[in-house]
Amino acid sequence: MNKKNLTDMPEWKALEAHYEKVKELHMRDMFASDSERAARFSIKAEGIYFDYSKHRINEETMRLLIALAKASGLQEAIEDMFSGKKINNTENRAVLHTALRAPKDAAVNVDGVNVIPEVHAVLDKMEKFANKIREGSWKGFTGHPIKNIVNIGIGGSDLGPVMAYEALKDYSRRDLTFRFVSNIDSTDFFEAVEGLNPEETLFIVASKTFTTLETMTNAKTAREWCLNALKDEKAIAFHFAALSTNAKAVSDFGIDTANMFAFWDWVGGRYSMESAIGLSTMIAIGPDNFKKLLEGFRSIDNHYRTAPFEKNIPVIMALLGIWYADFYGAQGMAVLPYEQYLKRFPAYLQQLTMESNGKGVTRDGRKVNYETGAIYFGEPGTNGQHSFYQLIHQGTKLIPCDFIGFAKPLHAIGRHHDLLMANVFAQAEALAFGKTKEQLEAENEKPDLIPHKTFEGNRPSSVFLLEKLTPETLGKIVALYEHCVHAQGIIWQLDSFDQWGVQLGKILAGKIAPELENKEIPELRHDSSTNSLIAEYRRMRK
Ligand code: G6Q
Repeated sequence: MNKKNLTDMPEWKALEAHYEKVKELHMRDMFASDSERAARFSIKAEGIYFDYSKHRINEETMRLLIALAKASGLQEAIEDMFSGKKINNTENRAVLHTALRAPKDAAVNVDGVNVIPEVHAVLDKMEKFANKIREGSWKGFTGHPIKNIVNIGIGGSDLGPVMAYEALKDYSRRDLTFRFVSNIDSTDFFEAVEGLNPEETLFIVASKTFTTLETMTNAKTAREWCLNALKDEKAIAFHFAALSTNAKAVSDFGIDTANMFAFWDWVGGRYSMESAIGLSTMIAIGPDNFKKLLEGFRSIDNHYRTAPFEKNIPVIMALLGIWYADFYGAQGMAVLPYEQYLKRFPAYLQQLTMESNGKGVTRDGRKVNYETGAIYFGEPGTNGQHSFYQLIHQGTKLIPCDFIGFAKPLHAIGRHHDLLMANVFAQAEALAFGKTKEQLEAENEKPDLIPHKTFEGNRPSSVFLLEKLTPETLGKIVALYEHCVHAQGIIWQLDSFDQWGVQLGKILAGKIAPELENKEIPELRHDSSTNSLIAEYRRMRK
């Protein structure tokens, strides 16, 4: 592990000096002076065309960034992750989401045990279960086939399944209804079961720990909802399945462990969508499509592990993020999928990136003196263009963008797709090249409007172009970001795989809940603001 403070590394200092030389360079000039720029800064790999030429970089920038990655021990760190070393320091755990998509004949050892046979045993069990639901041979307590699948989970046990279901809806069984409950807000549960017949409904309780307050509260409510209609405890075995690492808690809850699909502590919640947590996805799209999803992940795993850094898409993504965060002081990062089915992808990515690299201390506990993970946000195109893109084009902040587009639409209707993709290319072009005062003058623009209509340009973006949204390409896109997060975490010297930041609020909510529920107002011992809020809440509730 690299113990030297990042900003003391000679490779970092070289980048600082280089930044001073290139910071004012404009993409307009860099493109004008190099007709090969697009070819120089693009990668074709695994069916992805990744164009990163519209960035504030030159060859020297990339050479220095790659030198930083190498000096940070990234190549060794990649091997450490893939080979099952316990790289999640603070929890002393291996980080092996890559084992979830490894082929049957692979071998990855954790504590001396090859985990691949277990991974495939669970996948086989999921396949049998998914097929029974899809064929209608899994019957509910009263003999009705299951028509509705409700996934109850939160965070990593929700965002991946929701995103994957929405992304792959076109591949899903349209005669089955899929709903997702995550929030402890009762409205979420209320709406998720609205109109559903309990006799035809299967709840999948997805929780790695099987202790999470939101999920357990929703699961208990689901249990009552089911029992209210079916009036028999025996019904639970027919209408509940669990996805968890905690067999004891699953059986204490009353779910038959025969209907439990296991995973392991080396699968982080936000890295779990292709583990048992993907059961709803497998039921929706079928086991064959689920296998294609895994193949997509696997192809990018191989790419990340073997491609030289100069041609390694997740490594380049990671380095560009570091270049803007740490040298240009960029705070944000927009991810803009031009594919309506990817509408939940930015939300999914927010957790993946921000829970992983939203850290302020290094793996060995030193406070960092540099910027780490960016604020990720996004919306599917073209909707974002009529909303927040204004700030990206003309605001005072530098926000690098990732545009994701596909050559073929899933629904070819009229001109829609070419118009959609014209917007991807136009946005990236406008951000990079802008519109100058001279151009506006040549168009006889009114002088007082010229400052408002000037676009400085020089705003960076990458374009990811793939053939079509499929289970396989979805797996590829997710894996690109997973590995980008890993590479950034290594260079920033973070533990990208813990999430202590979620703990404090949970503990405090646990203390406050009884203070809201008790009939007698207990003495409130919080700060004056929290005390007043609790008192006002109680007054309004009366
Ligand atoms: C993800 C986090 C977190 C987790 C949820 C749900 O990486 O660990 O988002 O997924 O808190 O946890 P359970 O699956 O244990 O209910």
